[in-house]
Amino acid sequence: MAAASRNFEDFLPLMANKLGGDGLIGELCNGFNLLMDADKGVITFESLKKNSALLGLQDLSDDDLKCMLKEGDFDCDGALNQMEFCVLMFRLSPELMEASRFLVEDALEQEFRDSH
Ligand SMILES: [Ca+2]
Repeated sequence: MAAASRNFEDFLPLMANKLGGDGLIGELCNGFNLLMDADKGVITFESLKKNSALLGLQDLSDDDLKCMLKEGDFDCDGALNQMEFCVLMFRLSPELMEASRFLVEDALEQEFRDSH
């Protein structure tokens, strides 16, 4: 189990790379849209398994995928909604966190300038 969760975390920088850069939040949402079950509007184990290759995660095992779902599933409904997915990505990826900090600061600065 410990080995499985380390494997999973090893993939996060890769995922952050895929999602990173400009428009990070938008890209995160795109990532969510890629992985979600279109009918249910949430990421389920099945949709994650089916679509994980789109984010370069095809080598993750079933256990890794389950671990990812469990890790981010705050309301314990067995699926990730958009908020849960974004929080999970931020929480588990220091690089992503670092990148997003600048984006948030930029956005706040912009906001400040616009309102003055
Ligand atoms: Ca959930």
